[in-house]
Amino acid sequence: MSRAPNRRALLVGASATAAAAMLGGCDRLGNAEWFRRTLKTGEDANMFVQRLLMDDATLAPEYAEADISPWFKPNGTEDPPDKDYKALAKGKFAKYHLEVGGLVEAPLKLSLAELRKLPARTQITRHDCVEGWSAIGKWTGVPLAELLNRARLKPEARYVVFHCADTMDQGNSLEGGGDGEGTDEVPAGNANPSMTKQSGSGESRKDSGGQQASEDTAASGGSPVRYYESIDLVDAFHPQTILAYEMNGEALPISNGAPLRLRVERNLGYKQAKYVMRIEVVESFAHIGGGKGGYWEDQGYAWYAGI
Ligand SMILES: Nc1nc2c(c(=O)[nH]1)N[C@H]1C(S)=C(S)[C@@H](COP(=O)(O)O)O[C@H]1N2
Ligand SMILES: [Mo]
Repeated sequence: MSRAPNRRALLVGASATAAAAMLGGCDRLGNAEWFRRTLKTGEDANMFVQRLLMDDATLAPEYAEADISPWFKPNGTEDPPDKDYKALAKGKFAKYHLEVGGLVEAPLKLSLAELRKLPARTQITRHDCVEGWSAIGKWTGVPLAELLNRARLKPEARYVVFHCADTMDQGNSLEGGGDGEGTDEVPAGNANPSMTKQSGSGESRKDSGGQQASEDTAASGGSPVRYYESIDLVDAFHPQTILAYEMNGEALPISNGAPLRLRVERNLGYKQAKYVMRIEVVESFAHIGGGKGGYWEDQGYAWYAGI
């Protein structure tokens, strides 16, 4: 929560206390009646968050067309092995639907064509991976705020979880090749302990799937561990937070997350969930996956990855 001091400085009056507590991840005020009233509808929550974001300084830098990297290096999963995903890809994602559910009044199910008809935003931004590489790309997609406003958040909503299509190899290292400098940042004993725990947990199967846990992976012993990520409402309603279906003016390639990937600018690469199948609004992510809010977080990476 390193941004909190800056944002606190933007705030005035009574909302400052509530906002500071919210940004600090403090649940104390969740029980205060006046604070709950402040967030009683999704619209209120949206306005509340927007007020925190009025300063342009909170936007990630945007670049010119000339700055776009000739090659946007794909990383992590580049071709999801999952049968369901492969079938969708084969049909050029005509049968794909994004689901938006959880703590919302009006769950959504939208095809790619429907997503493309919603208001769109295009931005040229820099992606920074913890491994130490960066790339500048142009992204076009639907602002997440647009979807959340349509779905209408319930008052308990605190986080937005992105469930992805790709099953992860439980032994892999961050960038898939094991050559990464970023591995320094993984606490000792990284992947295996938490992954073992996750495989044994009865809950993870239900929660970790993009759509439904695929039986083929389950048959090999554990439940499938799919990539997932989560962000708070400040990032969710940030104007540069979009679900992108285009990269550099073309349909998003499979290697970069087709048909839909998150761009949550001002955050490191691993927060930029690819192959997003389902969005779940939650009060807490403690019961999802390994409980730390994301696939890499479950293996020791920081949940808050602001840059
Ligand atoms: N579903 C999914 N999303 C993912 C990953 C992944 O393996 N699976 N890797 C993450 C990491 S570590 C990075 S750096 C970026 C890479 O995005 P790119 O392939 O477009 O470069 O995606 C992130 N989102
Ligand atoms: Mo990354």
